[in-house]
Amino acid sequence: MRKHRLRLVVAVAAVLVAAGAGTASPAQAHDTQSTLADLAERHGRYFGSATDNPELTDTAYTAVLGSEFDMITPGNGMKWYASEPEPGVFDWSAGDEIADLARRDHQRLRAHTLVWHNQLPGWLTDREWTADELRAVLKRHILTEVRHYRGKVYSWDVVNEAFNEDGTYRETLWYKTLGPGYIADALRWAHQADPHAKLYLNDYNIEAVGPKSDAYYRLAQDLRAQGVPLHGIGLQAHLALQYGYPATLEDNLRRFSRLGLDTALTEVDVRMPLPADAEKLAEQADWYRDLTAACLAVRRCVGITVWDWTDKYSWIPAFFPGEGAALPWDEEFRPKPAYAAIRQAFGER
Ligand code: 9MR
Repeated sequence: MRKHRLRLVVAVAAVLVAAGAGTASPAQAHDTQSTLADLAERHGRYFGSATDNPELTDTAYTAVLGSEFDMITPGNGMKWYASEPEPGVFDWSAGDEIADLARRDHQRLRAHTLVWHNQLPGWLTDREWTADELRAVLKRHILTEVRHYRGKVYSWDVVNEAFNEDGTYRETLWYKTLGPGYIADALRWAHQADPHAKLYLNDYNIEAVGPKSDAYYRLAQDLRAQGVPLHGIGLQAHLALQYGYPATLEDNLRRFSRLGLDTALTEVDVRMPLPADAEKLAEQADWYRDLTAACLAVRRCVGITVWDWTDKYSWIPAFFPGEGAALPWDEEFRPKPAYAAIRQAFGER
């Protein structure tokens, strides 16, 4: 679309200026091309990126973020520790900054996340709760946060990472205190607060068919049968070359579609043992091509989000020492083979 192309030209110019480049740079190769968002749109999909508040002062970064993608996700800004740091005291500053950016750049917002076991404020984790107390706390949190962003959000990751690898429920504060019913409750409260937002369950290691994705499949079936407002399953897709490609991804997406649910690849990255080399980057490119093609092959796979777009701001090196290079652009914002491979999957030569 013209809108995206224009913004990309601006973005490329900004990258060049920031890099102090007077001559050709790898980013320049794309100034006449359509963006990933344009290409995805042609297939009725979106192409998104996560972003995080500290990076937003980097103008060369925000230029690409604002042009190449039509969906953004706050990597941290809407999590509980940020949005309700004290009981009943809400702080929207981080989340609003990203919602405002999305509006400025004509992007939609995948909001993330309401109920998780990580990044909870101390006041929630440092004491015991009765079921009644915790239920009230959870309800207030969901109603207040979802109402605050009502009308600005395409989808919410309502519950994040609820299952263990073997398909049993993860023993979180929520599960231990409230039992498995907390998931249906959370979905109902979120729906009450914003009836237009698509409501997702989201997890990692559920790309392939297996015990963990089976657990989601059964839960989704149950929730749909009970009329609980669940609209989609988010497959995070934090992949790693050393663990192999999830070959049943497409079949897995398709079985959720058949339940009447949307699916999305919500946090894609493909990490590798460092240092990166041409061979690993080529394999990574194949994986990005294949996962994009898998989403395009399944009608209700609505889009793909990378967990930030440049290796400069990837979460991987801090969490997996010795691994990295997981995203389609390198630390200097140069597109990697993965970037071309995604374009190819969308049908660009
Ligand atoms: O990208 C997030 C990173 O900045 C945080 O430090 C980390 C804390 O756990 O969470 C990261 O995002 C996670 C996401 O919210 C849920 N799926 C896994 C992501 C990577 O850890």
